[in-house]
Amino acid sequence: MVDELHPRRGARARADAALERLRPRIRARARRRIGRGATEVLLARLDRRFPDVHGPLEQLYGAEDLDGLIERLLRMVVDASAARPHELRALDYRREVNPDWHLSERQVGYVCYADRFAGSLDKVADRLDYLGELGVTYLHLMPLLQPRQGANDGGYAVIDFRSVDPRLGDMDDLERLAGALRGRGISLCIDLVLNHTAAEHEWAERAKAGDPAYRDYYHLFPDRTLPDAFERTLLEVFPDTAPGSFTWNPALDAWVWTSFYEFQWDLNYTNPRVFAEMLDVMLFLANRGVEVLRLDAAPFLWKRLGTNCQNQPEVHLLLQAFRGLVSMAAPGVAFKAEAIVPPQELVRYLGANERLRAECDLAYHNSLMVQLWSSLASRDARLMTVALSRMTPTPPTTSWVTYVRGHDDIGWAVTDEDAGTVGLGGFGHRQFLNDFYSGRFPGSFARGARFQENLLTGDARISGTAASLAGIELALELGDERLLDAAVRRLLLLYSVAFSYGGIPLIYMGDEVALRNDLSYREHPELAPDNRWLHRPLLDEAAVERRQRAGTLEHRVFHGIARLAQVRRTLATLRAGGRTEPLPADDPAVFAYRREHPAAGRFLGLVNFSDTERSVDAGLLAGMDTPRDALAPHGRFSLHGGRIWLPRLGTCWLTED
Ligand code: OTU
Repeated sequence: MVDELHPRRGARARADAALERLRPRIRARARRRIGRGATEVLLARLDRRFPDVHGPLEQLYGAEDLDGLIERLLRMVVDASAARPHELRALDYRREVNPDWHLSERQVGYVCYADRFAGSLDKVADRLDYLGELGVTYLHLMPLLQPRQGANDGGYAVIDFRSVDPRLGDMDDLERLAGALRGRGISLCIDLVLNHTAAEHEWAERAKAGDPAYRDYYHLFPDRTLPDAFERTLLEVFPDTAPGSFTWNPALDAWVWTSFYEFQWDLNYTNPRVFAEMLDVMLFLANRGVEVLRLDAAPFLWKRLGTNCQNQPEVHLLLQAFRGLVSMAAPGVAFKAEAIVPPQELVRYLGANERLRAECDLAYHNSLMVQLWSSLASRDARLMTVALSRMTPTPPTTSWVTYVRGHDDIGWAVTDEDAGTVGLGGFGHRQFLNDFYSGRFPGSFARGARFQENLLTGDARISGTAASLAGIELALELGDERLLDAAVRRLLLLYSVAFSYGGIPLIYMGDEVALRNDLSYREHPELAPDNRWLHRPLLDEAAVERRQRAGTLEHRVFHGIARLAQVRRTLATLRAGGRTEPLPADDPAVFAYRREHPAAGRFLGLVNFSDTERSVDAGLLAGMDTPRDALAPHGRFSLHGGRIWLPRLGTCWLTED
């Protein structure tokens, strides 16, 4: 019975009752499969997590036989627990003792395609020293599960979640690599594309063969009535190359929901069997040694007529239920939300909902990335300061991943409201950024390309490597040393913020040796239509070698980034979990942000986006005891006339001595 006066208490009471019914059966199953001690541990986790699993599942699937469903899911948890290798159980214990591991100031991430970085999975292990030079503790390997043949959206169209792309290796290689990484203190993160499967996945094949159980795995429509109704409020992800969100499939004799490319079929999470299948995949990957699951396209998991079908409340319930169940069998595994959505929606993926409930541990700080590039183009940090000040604080047990570039395009998520606050028009500013980074704006230093230009709305996004967008490509073309110096400073400036804003900083492969845009994708018919390949180059061996030769571009950039990692690990104030507060600076070109840590003291970050020397009022140092610049030799920084002076495109990390 739902308690009308106290719905929450009612939910809790129902969860308690369900646990009482299910617990003895789970206990018996566990005792048959794992020892007495491990059973006790599992039961402790069950007791702790059960309400956070029962609540969401009741709201999602309450009309079904809820006890039956939960028991099926818990059996999967027990079995995964039994199959969990010894080494991973040890990891679980360490993580349970130190649940804040992902908040540490020692964390540094690296993101790459296994083949483009090293050739194959087993060869990645040969590059661990290289990663060591950068202080890497977290390695995100781009999609590596078996994709469909032909076009596959860079691996985001998976036909088998339990096997590895044969071009990269096999599951044993993945397991071995995860172990080798763990041995070096590096956590492996991989993509889990849980929103869709390839049109050739076994589930899709069975649906095409007419099996009604599998037709129910997808969103199918006999005619255009509902698709048309949905499309009235849907946003197109790839308007240029994959217009519309539904695809007619003759074998299905139906329209199938395809948010992304036509060969990526959205899964139907109103069907609890889909939830169970995906949980099983998560547990499988966890037991292979994956420590972080990047939950691709998480906002799209639930559809609702009359909305843009992103960030629906049910998406959070799904993630919370997954979170709770995976934590029972594999508490060492963290979830990272890939949700490139407005800030107020984004923090919900970290559990900041009306009711705080564990959800994802990590999420991409897209706004920070966008604002960095915006300030760099306009040489003005006011919009950045306003936009980032408005972010809702994140729960203290979670962390951002902070980044400069990734494998996707940059979408200008600048709101009209934020732009208006600093006297800009949102649309106009986004147009400016597109013009600037595609090199059309007079005087632009950037060499990027427009992605998915929508001629109807005038919207576009930007592709290009960080080095090319920051001006390195142009400076090299012109052979201009001064321009090159400025461009390198820009790249390092962006990274300095990513390394100090409070979160795991990610180095996107190639940025550390300033790789420029790669045009070779145009020769591959499958890649040619998608210019995001511009910024997914092969790691250039010659450039990697040059990092060791002083005076080269690569040496400067590589050691600049490595130094950020080195200094970062000494600064407890940079540990995530605290709050980062942007401060208004009295020079618009300067971005100032403060972090406070109850035990480690204060941190003040300053970056000067302009090409000339700038200064800010030294009042920003208020409350700081003998400040020093942690990035500068001997901690020295320029303080005179009551102002802190920053060189052109310069950075300061001021900390207390
Ligand atoms: C993700 O991106 C991946 O990062 C892309 O590389 C894939 O193409 C895509 O999913 C499909 O698997 O819209 O423009 O809020 O922004 O999921 C890229 C999340 C995307 C979306 C994100 C998506």
